[in-house]
Amino acid sequence: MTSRRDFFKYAGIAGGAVAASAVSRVAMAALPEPVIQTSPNTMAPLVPNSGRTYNPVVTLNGWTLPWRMNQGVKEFHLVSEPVVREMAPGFKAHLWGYNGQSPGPTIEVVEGDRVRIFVTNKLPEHTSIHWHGQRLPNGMDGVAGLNQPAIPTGKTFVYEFVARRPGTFMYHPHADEMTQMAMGMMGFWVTHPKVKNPLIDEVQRDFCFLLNAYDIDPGSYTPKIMTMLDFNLWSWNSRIFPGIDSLNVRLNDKVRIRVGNLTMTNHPIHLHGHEFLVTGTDGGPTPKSTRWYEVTTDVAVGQMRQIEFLADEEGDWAFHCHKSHHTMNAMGHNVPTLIGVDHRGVAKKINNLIPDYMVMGERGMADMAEMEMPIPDNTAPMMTGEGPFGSVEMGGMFSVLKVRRDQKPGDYSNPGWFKHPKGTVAHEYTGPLAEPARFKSEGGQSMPRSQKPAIPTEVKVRKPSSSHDNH
Ligand SMILES: [Cu+2]
Repeated sequence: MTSRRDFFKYAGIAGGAVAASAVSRVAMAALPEPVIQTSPNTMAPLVPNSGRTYNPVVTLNGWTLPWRMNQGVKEFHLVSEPVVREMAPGFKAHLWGYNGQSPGPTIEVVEGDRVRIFVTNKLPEHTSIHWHGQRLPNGMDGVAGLNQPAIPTGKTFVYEFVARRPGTFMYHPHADEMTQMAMGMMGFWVTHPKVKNPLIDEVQRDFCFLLNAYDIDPGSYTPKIMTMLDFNLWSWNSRIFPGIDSLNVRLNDKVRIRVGNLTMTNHPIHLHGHEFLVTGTDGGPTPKSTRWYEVTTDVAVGQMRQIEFLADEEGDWAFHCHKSHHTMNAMGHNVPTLIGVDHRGVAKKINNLIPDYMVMGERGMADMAEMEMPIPDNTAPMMTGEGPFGSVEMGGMFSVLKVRRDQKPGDYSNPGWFKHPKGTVAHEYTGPLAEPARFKSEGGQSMPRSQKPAIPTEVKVRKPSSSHDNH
């Protein structure tokens, strides 16, 4: 919680304690005290203590903003401000966000609620908030210049509307968006159904997070805002693996995960061990006739996808973006593939000049995960995360769904690594190895080629190439 002094600061009232006597009780009560959160840990779900009840969501490495009821209106106070976000242990980024964090807190309301949101701008430039996906009066839509004047530095604006349809939404600035979203300004919004909705099932666990991306040079703290495609940090709620918390559930829980994409590219989100249904989009719950089982769903830019499944397989299941570059942290992309290139002679020669010189990549990039390479301060390792069997060799958009028989209902704490029943883990084969038998037809004898190439050609895939800049 913020202090009283901060409240006056945020409320734009100068002087803190001095001003307290000068400010009337009415003025003090005019807007709710902003709640500031600086921990990057996943906070326990915020069980509503006023208004209609619902099963609250859990924001991965985030939290839900408390509100106050004021004559039947749910009042929230968002503060747009520079923040320091720990993106992974040992790696901090200087971002912009809301109420001490990037992304901002999740806002949870119930269909039909009248909502009033105070937005105080503590950024060095003007801002606004667009309530992505909501039905609302045009003047509340938050596009600076089009629907409202931008909120100047130091000023507080008020948005007010009724949360008309249940679903999953996002919020973000619609003023100097390129800068402000590249700096981490965004948040999640969930509107729970007022009454039982035939298209919205009850679930035991309801998780949400935003996909976001940053371009922060190794050793620096502030994102480069002009980057359009070649981001080097692919994050969930401004966290990168192994800094992203696991999704901990009880065996046979029905689980919902809501994912919003505010990056500049699409993300095929993939779950291991279970099939899921896409039960909702930005437009609300999907008709049942449109649902089919999948293990990967693509979330395009500006979209939201809500997936649901029965967690009926015990274990530690990977859950990640399937673009392999998005499960890597800060890396230079201009590194040619060196697999199969023998560096020994070269390295020896260079070592005579530079004793610490080492080569990377000649056996693939896995060595990088274990190699103790000197890196600048405040740099996320490219891929890391120690699992029960060694390095996971992942970074970025990667987490783990932990399904446990003995996880208590409503307990979101991390149960540790899965203890596999005896004989259920892939292991080394130690018997005799036969010579591989080749198909007789191999080489095209069954359908002989009429024209053979004059010179046999061998093709090697070279990736990542130094020429691409699009993932
Ligand atoms: Cu991705």
